[in-house]
Amino acid sequence: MTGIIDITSPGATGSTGTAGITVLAGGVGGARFVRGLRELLSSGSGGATPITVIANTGDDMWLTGLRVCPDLDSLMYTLGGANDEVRGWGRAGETERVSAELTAYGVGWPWFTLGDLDLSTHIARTSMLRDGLTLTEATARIAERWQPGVTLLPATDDEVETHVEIVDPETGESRPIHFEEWWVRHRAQVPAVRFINRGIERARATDAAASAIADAEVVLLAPSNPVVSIGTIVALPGIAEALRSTAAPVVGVSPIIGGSAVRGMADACLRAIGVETSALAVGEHYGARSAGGIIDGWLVGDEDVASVPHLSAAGIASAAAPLWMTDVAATAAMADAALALASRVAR
Ligand code: FO1
Repeated sequence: MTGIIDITSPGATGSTGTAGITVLAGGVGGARFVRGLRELLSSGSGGATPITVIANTGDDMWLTGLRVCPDLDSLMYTLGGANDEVRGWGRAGETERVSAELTAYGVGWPWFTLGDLDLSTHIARTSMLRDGLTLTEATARIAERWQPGVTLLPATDDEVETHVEIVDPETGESRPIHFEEWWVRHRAQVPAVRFINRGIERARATDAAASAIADAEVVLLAPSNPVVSIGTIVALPGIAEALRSTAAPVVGVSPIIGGSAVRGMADACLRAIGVETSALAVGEHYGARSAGGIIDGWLVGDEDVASVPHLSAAGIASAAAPLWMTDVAATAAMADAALALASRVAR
């Protein structure tokens, strides 16, 4: 039984519940959260509530002639049961023979490992794109193989890559580098002056992504990086408007627990946009829908229970729950807490 009114039973919400739950998600953290939500809903009564995931595509890049989509692939592999659980990205049982050859030829990024099995995904995707499929269509084809148990949608079919403006330590000049170079090569240790969503002026969210928000029973923001995963999705024309106008409650899950970023280097990203690394600050950064922001509710870790009254003062309903995604069961419980908060704000 989910925390929210059981939307698997037709009529409970005055509708068939077919719209289901839409989740905005990045890669590693987002994939783990969605796996927990899928576990929760598949254990519910009646048919499983459909889950649609709107995935960040800002990390995407052309590399050695292939279109690489890190967050879509982390979601696909994790939900398809093929991901490397230790690294959190890429395929289990990976080898790197082709990558070594590419490095020998001096092509690609030697510090960005494309495993042999992973390369097959990029080759397959690129060949579909070359055949004229959109990224949405190519992702659906790839999902036929992996059966992720959710509908996986890129937030846009347009190429909007996140670039990071850094100050070159040697020359003192500022220049943009691809997010993945900043994230993987420099481990976000070189201060980011600002983030650039390159090409966004010519881009739009896909109709499928915007409709998945508009028609949802509940919209969740996964505990993904608020700047380069959730932020890059919301920056796409069409997404923020859909979030502000959907009849569904919009509830986010904090990626910051007890003042520290759970994964990756979210604090380096938040610093670059002048937001404090705290559950409260990120919730306020997203903002209450009643005040022009994008969330109705904000789930924080037990460690941040003191922020609950401040959030409600800002018009954001809030609750505290364990947010460490230590295993699927813990993550399912976290998803249940998010749905319970959604049912509170839905009334
Ligand atoms: N992360 C790393 O830390 N090192 C890598 O060499 C690396 C390679 C890589 C290749 C394909 C892919 O889809 C993801 C990869 N990642 C790697 C993870 C990637 O940086 C993250 O998945 C996200 O882009 C950031 O959340």
